Amino acid sequence: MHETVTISIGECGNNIGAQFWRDCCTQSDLSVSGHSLHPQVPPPSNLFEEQVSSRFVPRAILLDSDPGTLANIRNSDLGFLFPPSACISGSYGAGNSFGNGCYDPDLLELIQEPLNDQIRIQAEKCDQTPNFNLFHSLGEGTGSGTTAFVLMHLKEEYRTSVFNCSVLPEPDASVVSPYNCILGLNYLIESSSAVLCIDNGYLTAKLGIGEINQYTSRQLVGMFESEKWWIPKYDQDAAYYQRHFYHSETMWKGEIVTSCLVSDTDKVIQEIEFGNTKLYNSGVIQSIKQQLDSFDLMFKRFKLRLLEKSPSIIISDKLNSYQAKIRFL
Ligand SMILES: Nc1nc2c(ncn2[C@@H]2O[C@H](COP(=O)(O)OP(=O)(O)OP(=O)(O)O)[C@@H](O)[C@H]2O)c(=O)[nH]1
Ligand SMILES: [Mg+2]
Repeated sequence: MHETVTISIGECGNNIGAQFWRDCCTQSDLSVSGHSLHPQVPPPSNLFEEQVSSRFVPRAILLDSDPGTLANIRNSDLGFLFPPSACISGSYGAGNSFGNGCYDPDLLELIQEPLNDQIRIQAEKCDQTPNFNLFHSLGEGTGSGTTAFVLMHLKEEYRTSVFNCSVLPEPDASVVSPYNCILGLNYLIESSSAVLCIDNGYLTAKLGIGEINQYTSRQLVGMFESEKWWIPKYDQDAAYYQRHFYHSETMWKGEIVTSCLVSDTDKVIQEIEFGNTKLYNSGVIQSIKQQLDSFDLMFKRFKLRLLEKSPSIIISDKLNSYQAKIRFL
């Protein structure tokens, strides 16, 4: 199978990543420090790289703008699984802002070089240019902005397929989350080959955050383990037109749970099955629409206030074109 390098970004991305790698170890008969309990059956080489004496290391990079979440992972029982060089963090968070996560020069000075080096080192260990998985949320600064920064780098340097597992914000997340979410979604539309949407707004009414992470991880492990798993091939020219925004359905504690609500009238364009998990490519995911509506409202008010203060100001229509693109999903 094609090798895959997984980059977990921000607090949410790293919480999901930690659960994912824990489950991958259990599934592959590895201890949480990566030692094989049954050396005759090695773990899948698309996800793990073999090092000396039956020790396996995840093809993973852990990235955050503040050091807290990575420190928690490194101080947990998973601490030995990831080499220190694969854990990259800045010194403070992106403060709920897409702009900080994507462009803050102080943050980029700390993370850009080690991140690019790590991606290159991990890619060089693969037989062919790897695919990339990105796990992240879209409601705050790092998950939306730094993910956009990583996507731009991957697009420029590797031109390979990228899969995103993206957590959509709950309605009572921070007031600026619709901005972060809509700005982040634009980069996914431009550069990601396939996106699995996990809707916190819908799922938090049924499950606690820990359970949502277990549920999400179970689906991801099921997909990557499956012989059927593929990421749509990256095609720079077609990326904008061939959008794959999936929602999923799986058995969880005896009930079928879906990762997102979709509109009743929506048509399923594509359906893929992996064991207990089904992925649907179906377009109108309700919480994306809600985020867009909140974004519209905030943006309209912002424009009015700005024009009141400075009537001669010219507002770029770039954001309007962003809205139009997402409406088209
Ligand atoms: N499903 C799930 N959602 C989470 C988790 N942790 C945070 N979130 C959600 O993610 C959003 C907040 O994003 P975070 O990942 O905490 O923020 P960040 O990307 O680190 O960005 P900054 O803190 O601004 O640097 C909110 O919608 C939270 O509910 C988690 O472990 N699982
Ligand atoms: Mg954070």
